[in-house]
Amino acid sequence: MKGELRVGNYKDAELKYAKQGIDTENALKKLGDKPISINCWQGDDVAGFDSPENDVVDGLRATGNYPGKARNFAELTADFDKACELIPGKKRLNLHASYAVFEPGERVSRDRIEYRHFAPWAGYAKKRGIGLDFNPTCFGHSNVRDGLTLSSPDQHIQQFWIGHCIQSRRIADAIGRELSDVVLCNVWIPDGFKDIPADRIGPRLRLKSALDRIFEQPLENVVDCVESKLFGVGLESCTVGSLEFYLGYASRRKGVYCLLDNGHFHPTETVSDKISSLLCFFDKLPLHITRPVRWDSDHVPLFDDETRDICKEIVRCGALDKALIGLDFFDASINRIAAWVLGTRSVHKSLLYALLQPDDKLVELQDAGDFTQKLVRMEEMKTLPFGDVWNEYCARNNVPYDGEWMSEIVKYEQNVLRKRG
Ligand code: RNT
Ligand code: ZN
Repeated sequence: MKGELRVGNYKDAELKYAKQGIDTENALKKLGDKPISINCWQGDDVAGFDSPENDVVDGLRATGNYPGKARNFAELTADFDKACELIPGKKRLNLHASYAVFEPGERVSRDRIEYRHFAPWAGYAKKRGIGLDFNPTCFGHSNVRDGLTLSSPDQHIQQFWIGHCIQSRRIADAIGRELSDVVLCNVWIPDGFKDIPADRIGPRLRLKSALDRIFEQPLENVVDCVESKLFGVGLESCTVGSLEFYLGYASRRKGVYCLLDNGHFHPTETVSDKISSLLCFFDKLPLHITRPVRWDSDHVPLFDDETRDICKEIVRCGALDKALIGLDFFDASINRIAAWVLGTRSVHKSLLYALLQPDDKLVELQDAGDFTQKLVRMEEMKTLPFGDVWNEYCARNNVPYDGEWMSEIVKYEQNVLRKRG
């Protein structure tokens, strides 16, 4: 009965959108083809498996103490499976190098890790038919010296992190080969200064030469990118890997792209405005979608204005294939699986919303200088029956509707999470 009602609603919504010149079937199809790379680190508060080294506190910390966090490969994959049952659409899983799966008793330094430590992940992804992405983990480690990694003046430290990034790229390449896929490999480093640095160019020149060594070897199954940042906790005065630095680097180095994380800018700047600028110069645009609350807080993404605006820009620019959408959030104060589901569903929802806009008509109005009608039309799109199209998407993907998935997680929390030590 419920189902029939929803089908009726969709037919009605389809007609209403068609009246605006929008093809809902086309939107549903495009959304179904677009993978979203889900961050593994929401599942365990960015802890990883290679502790105790990663107990070092260096700015990237989840806050909260919700019970039941995953402690190992078996728990993390079980939790991710649960989340995937409740998330529609194509998925990728975004890994960090700190999630190496070691044999019992084995410990391997981060500059020595190899593909075999990630073979279980590749096997897992293969079985489920999902892609993987990969990141070197240049934080949460005692070799982050005076806040620096690749830009450290200590050659031993710098070399350690160069070695780690080189190994990470090789692992990404091997994963790609194993899955017959291309793997995004993103370098983010925490390097920066809490207080006014006496030398800004020294660290930046050292970072530049470190990157040159890291990217020396072209790898077939890897798309490389570098993630900029404006500030961080403990890095209030200077971040070595700034936007200008990486834009300059990526524009001169073929095959290296700039990743934009929407928590990494001044609060009055928006990534939605930056997307089209980068697309004028790059054929790929990796993204980290997050929700910065007053700062780079990495809250769970919602169906909010900026998430929708980022998705609208991707669609309007015809960049669904060029934008490599990844998620980056870690909230330890709420059920971690619910966070995965809510965050990923919100981004899917925002993409669907973006695919249901009368973009051609709006461009026509803008180019004709009719800003009044453009604004009115944009605003009135908000009251179309979007929820019915979203429900249809969930139904076709065999996942619960909004309002019906949380009970699954409550059950899993009782039966599984609460039983963890
Ligand atoms: C940190 C960056 C980075 C990390 C993840 C864990 O500010 O956003 O992307 O959040 O790699
Ligand atoms: Zn990020």
